[in-house]
Amino acid sequence: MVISPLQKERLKYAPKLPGMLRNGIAEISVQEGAPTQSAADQEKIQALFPNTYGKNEITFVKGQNTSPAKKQVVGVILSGGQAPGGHNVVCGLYDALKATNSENVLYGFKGGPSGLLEDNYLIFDDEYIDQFRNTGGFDIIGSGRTKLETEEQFAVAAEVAKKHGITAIVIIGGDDSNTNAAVLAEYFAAHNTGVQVIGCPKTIDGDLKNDDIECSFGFDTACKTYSELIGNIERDCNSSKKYWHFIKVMGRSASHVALECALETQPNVCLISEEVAEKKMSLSQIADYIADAVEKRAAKGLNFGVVVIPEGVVEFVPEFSVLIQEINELLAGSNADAFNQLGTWAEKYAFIEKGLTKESMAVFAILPEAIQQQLFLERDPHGNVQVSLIESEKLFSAMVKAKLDARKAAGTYTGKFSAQHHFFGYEGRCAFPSNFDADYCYSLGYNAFMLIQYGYNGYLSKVANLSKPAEEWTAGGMPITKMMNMERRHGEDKPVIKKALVELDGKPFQYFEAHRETWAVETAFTYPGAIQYYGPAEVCDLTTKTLALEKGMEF
Ligand code: FBP
Repeated sequence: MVISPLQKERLKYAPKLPGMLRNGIAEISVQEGAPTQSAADQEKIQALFPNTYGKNEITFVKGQNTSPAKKQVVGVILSGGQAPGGHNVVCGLYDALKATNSENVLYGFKGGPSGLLEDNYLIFDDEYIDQFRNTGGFDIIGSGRTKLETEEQFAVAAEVAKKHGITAIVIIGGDDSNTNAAVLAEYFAAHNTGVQVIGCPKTIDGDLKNDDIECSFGFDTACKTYSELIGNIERDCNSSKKYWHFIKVMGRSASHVALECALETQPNVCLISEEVAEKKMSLSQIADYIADAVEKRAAKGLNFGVVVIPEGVVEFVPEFSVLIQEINELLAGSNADAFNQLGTWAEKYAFIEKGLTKESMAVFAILPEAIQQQLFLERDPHGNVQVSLIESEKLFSAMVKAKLDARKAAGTYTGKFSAQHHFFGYEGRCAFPSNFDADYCYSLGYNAFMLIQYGYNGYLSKVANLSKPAEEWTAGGMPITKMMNMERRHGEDKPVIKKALVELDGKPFQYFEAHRETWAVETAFTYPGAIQYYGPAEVCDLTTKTLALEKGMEF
């Protein structure tokens, strides 16, 4: 197999562990902290997790390892979307497991949680795992989006674990996967299976974070990759001075990725979905807001700029959410067939006009025709509109153009407006992990094994103090139930880890808010360039600006 020179070098990179995990397995001791309570709804969560609720927070410290000598057979699963560093979680887990006892075994269940249910696995050895060190992607065992959530699935998982003598399962996933890890841990405890479950916080979206988890892995690398691309576009834009670039960035729901990219690159406009929802902005108001920046820059002779748009923004526009709900209802059941049989778009349009309320029809009517058609043609297997496929970068540029045309007709705007469109998502999810993600992920995996070795169940691997050099990081575990509250999901009250949206009173957003008016009008672009893996620590070991601001650091 031919591998690139960078990959060859990265295979040799030795990820940095937190200081207290550096002295070898024999010197990792555990310090129990205080018992924990769930984030909210304590009584309900306790009743649902009688065996795993309220456990102590724990921290590893330098000292004599007192964990019981027991052969460990561990299974690992990658769950959900790819995030840079996933391979290193597995490598860290494997290295700690083998360093503890060379007889220990690591199973990798293939293709996500379904690999566990289908008993589809591989057994790691040095030769196999060494090809994946410090590389991006999840191809080491693959990932999938099957949810482990029903009693039947848990029973199958218990059987598969019994068959192989598995003592613990590590689930590497986002908020949903770790919620399910907690439920599985409770099931295993309630059924006296002796199998432990440990979670690791993954997602480029950055929305699995709370008082204990400072950030999910992959966010750092993905944002740096997008920021490099946005910076490159900004420089092109500032060179040719002829385009407005509308750039959508991934992040299914929360706007952490867009916000971090804005802090990194200082574009003229960046929408933040959480603010759109808070201010109940309409599509027309958003278009006006962008058009205002275009007009102000045009007045200074600057007919170019960059607009960053978070992937999920349209779902946060109240009138648009109502429109989507109405469309889903309009095409429910046999109505979909009646609609599909209509021959022309004009006939379909008439059908839509008859089915939507006046208010939603008014919203629908202002959308560009390509977007209108997308809403009706691209449906998921349940017949629902696939909001994530809506090309919001094109939607907003078309709406801004319409606004500017109207302003031109009214004689208030005389500039030129020509748009380019981009969507950065998959470009960042499998990049070579930054040094930060390589180190963080390896530490999460290594630490996950120490939690297993000390007998913990239903814990999330926790590595903290991340804005400091790795030497000063801390490592330990937090009961997953501590992060839970009750939420309404699909018509039922469910215990879930709270998804972290951008906080409008948080420091990252406030910094952005304090600067965005200047960025809108001036050309204040910054060019972060490519992720650096070798060189001075000030360049190579940087964390995100979001984390730096949250920790009160200057940049
Ligand atoms: P996870 O939450 O599973 O980590 O995935 C996040 C994500 O990358 C989103 O940013 C994006 O909207 C989605 O996955 C895309 O999913 P898919 O890979 O199924 O297209």
